[in-house]
Amino acid sequence: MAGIRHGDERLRHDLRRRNEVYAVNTVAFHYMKHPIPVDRARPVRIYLSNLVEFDLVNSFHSHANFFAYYDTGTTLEPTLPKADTIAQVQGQQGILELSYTDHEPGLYMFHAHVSEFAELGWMGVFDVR
Ligand SMILES: [Cu+2]
Repeated sequence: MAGIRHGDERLRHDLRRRNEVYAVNTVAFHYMKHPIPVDRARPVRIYLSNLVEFDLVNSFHSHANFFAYYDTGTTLEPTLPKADTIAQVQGQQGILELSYTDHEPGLYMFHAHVSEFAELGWMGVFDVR
């Protein structure tokens, strides 16, 4: 019978694997090299899904700004009204809403709040104008 058996050497090997790169929507570090333009007069909404394999938890952190977080994206009221960091388990999703209306124009970083992930590509910047 085909399938994965408990104690299968291949399964144990797979569970020890690690991600070599991390990316937001695209290739590693893309939004560091190509900042995302943000019109500060308009609100920003991010639909965030953790699709990372081999790591149990991923996260999102924004510099110099707070956001409202709607865990799973299924409620009209935010589950966290004012956060600058959230964590998601594998396959978890949520919606972030933030505004740069009262911010100076400039570059504002966002990244995983796990240093290893950020160093391997999970970081970017908003170019607030
Ligand atoms: Cu940071």
